[in-house]
Amino acid sequence: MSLFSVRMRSSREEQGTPVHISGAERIVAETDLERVAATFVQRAMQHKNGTPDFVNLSIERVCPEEIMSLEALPIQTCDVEDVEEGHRAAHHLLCEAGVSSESANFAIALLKAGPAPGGRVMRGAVLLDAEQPIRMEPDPHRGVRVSKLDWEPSVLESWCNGIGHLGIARPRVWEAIALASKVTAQPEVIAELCWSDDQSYITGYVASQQFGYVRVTHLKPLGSLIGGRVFFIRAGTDIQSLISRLEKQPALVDRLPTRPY
Ligand code: WAQ
Ligand code: MG
Ligand code: MG
Ligand code: MG
Repeated sequence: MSLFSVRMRSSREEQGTPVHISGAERIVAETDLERVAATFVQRAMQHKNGTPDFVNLSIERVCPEEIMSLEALPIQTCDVEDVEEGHRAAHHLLCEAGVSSESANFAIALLKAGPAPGGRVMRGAVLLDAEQPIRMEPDPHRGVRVSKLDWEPSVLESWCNGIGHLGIARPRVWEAIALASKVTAQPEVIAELCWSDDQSYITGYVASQQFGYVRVTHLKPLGSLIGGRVFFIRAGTDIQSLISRLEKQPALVDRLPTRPY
């Protein structure tokens, strides 16, 4: 059976600059291509943050021998009352995972203000040195977009059945878990911080191999169009090699967490 990577990104031009609206990535069987491509076009055109004037859809064959096998990170939820408490919780989790207090604070302030120049959102993630708050991604307008990732369908089904009672078996959550599982599986990445740029979604997360995927229920105010991702990397990392794996190496979540949720 042939597998294909399907990617979508959409943007809108604002004052001469294309501003990212949404993106999505999957790995699917050839027989599912048309259906998934249609859902991606729909996702791009019906996004709550606005109607795009540019949509890029790409389809690329994936070589099965190159697929990296991933274990899904286990989930926990950290319930907080408000954004300030959420930021304190995220800071604490990041520091426990091995990120310096300075880098953790820098990342939180960056996602609050909008990580791209001019306080805009990025299509991809910021790469931040985990010791000193220095950005390492080559293009701070674009960031690094993790691509070629998905769940193995039967494993996703078991995962959904297993966590169904928590009410979070939804695409937004499982897509974020696949991404965080791929990102934190890289030996150079210590942790990830994320919150959505979707105005109606305020739950974000801190992910690490050590603590798994920890959802933090308030990381931004409702109505804000600003969000993003920061990957905290070890000092001395070969940036190009890391980026090439994040962008190009196909990866499938094909195992449930061995630790409890
Ligand atoms: N690679 C790198 N960065 C990405 C990617 C990717 N594939 N996809 C999104 N981003 C960055 C980009 O800067 C977006 O602006 C930002 O992340 C947010 O993306 O309840 O919905 O898709 O457990 O809006 C997490 C919590 C939800 C889910 C995250 O992010 C839960 C979310 P969004
Ligand atoms: Mg997304
Ligand atoms: Mg790692
Ligand atoms: Mg979004």
